[in-house]
Amino acid sequence: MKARKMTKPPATRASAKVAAPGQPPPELRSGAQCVVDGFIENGAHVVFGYPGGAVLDIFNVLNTVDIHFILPRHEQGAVHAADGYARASGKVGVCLVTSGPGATNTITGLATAHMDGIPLVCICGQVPQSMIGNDAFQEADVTGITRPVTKHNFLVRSADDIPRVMAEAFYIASTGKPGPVVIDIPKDVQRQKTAARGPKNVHIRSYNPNVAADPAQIAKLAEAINQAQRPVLYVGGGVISGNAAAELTALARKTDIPVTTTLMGLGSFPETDPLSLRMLGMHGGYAANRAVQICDLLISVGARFDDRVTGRVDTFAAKATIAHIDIDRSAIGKITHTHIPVLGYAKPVLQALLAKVKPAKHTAWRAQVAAWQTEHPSFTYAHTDKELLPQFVIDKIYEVSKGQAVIVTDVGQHQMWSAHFYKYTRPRSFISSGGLGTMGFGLPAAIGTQLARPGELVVAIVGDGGIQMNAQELVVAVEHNLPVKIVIINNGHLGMVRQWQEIFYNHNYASVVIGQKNRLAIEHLAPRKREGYLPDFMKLAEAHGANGMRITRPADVVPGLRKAFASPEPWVIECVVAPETNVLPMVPPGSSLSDMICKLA
Ligand SMILES: Cc1ncc(C[n+]2csc(CCOP(=O)(O)OP(=O)(O)O)c2C)c(N)n1
Repeated sequence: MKARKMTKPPATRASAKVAAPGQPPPELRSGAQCVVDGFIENGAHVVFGYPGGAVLDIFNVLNTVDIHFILPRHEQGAVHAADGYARASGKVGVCLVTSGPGATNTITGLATAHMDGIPLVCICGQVPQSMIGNDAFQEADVTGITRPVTKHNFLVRSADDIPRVMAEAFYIASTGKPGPVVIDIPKDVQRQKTAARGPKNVHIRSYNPNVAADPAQIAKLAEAINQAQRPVLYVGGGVISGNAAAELTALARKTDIPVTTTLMGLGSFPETDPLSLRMLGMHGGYAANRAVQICDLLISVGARFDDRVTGRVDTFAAKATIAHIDIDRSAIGKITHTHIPVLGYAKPVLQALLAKVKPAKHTAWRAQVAAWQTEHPSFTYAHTDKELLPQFVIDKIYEVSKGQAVIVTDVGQHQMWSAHFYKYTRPRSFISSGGLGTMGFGLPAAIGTQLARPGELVVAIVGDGGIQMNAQELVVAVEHNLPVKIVIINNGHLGMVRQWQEIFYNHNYASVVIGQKNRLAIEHLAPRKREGYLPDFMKLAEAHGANGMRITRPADVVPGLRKAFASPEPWVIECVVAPETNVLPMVPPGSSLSDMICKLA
């Protein structure tokens, strides 16, 4: 949604009720009560939040109802946890924070959710209306600050509007391309009494997400699929948020079309299927990137042609007719010319396509793809008994969890290795910050994920840098006895940045050494560069009440993982790995997908 709106002044409120003649006056509720009732009416039974003066009225009511309230230790943690909950459950994630610094601490989390199209509702307390604009204590212009990082936001000026705004916020967050919605509620509005009730159905004149795809466009795409010799399906997170993985899989199998996914699309198509090309893009597989460059029909489903996927855009899929199925009108044709645009939700569009396409066998094309896979299998590493490699750790996480874990990552090299060396076979089994690439996401998102999927094995794979960005959230896992397993890939560096400095900045490791373990490796550097001091992660685990295990040898990985995975308690598993391993293949930023680096000299 582009248009923003403040809620209307009291005189024009449609939802306020007055007593009919002879009827008892309607029950009055406080604005705060309406917020909490709104959570329940809109199906939110888990709320992540942090209290403060401007939101105390809502907390006062929250404490009296049957809502599972989680107190992360930082508002950024609250939003990432709500985001992880939403990604893992398919429901709207909810958070509740105070005004000023409470609200500004949510910005990174909101931007993270906005980039990846994750449905969130974030309620912020605000100073009383009479003090707005006075530089009052803990005042911040929340609607102004959050406007660029939300799908929509509201500043509510009357309690009469709260039931409607709550219903609209959940509706906006979860329909169309999902996204975060902020509701800013001044303290006096939380205290006002109202007889208003929420609408049974939400209708917003300026927002209609109920798009039925044009049958002519579907027919055109079906015909293109029937004619194509070298087709590729390029699939993004929209297939997961649109619950369309089954339809996508059926379409690929019926038409014998190889499937490549983005990072956000992992799990939308089983990576164990022979048709899977695995991930494409900057750290995509060789066969996936080659196939996209050579294909004659590229069918994008719920993906947005992100620069990490396309590389140099004018060379991306340059031989192909490009079809783009998306519910987000603004994404279609934004980055590349689209020959067959199809505006609609992935699920019904794929269902309609399935009915129209003919079964096919692309024998020659599949053989070509197989040859690329043989030439450069995706993905490999050279195991050694002497040194613990990060890829080996993730490989073994896959093996020990039998491919059934929900993997949550932070951002960096370990994130890419988690994409490469774990095979995802079901939607919502890979949870990661794709678009914004937010370090600090992994641990709180894993907490939200574990709450959404209580009986399942949730493994957070994080870097030794990123874990330090929200390490305080460990105590939340302990407090709620969430059995999340936190695997820290300790390479003593801000690894992904170190990799860029190695390849593109002539090994000038500026401010990326974070572990004293790696001092020996940098003896050649000037003494002032011998920086880096990691906390003792075992003591960190202990201080927060979690179990800890440090693994330094390959032989200890499988027994260690087995022990931790079998435990009903949270574990921190620190894996001290080779300090300078690179993520390959790699397409240098701004280069064509055809210019992949598969091996470093
Ligand atoms: C909040 C934030 N700050 C900075 C970055 C830039 N960045 C991307 S990856 C990375 C290094 C991450 O290091 P670490 O957590 O140790 O993971 P590794 O790459 O070593 O696996 C950095 C600094 C980021 N993505 N997010």
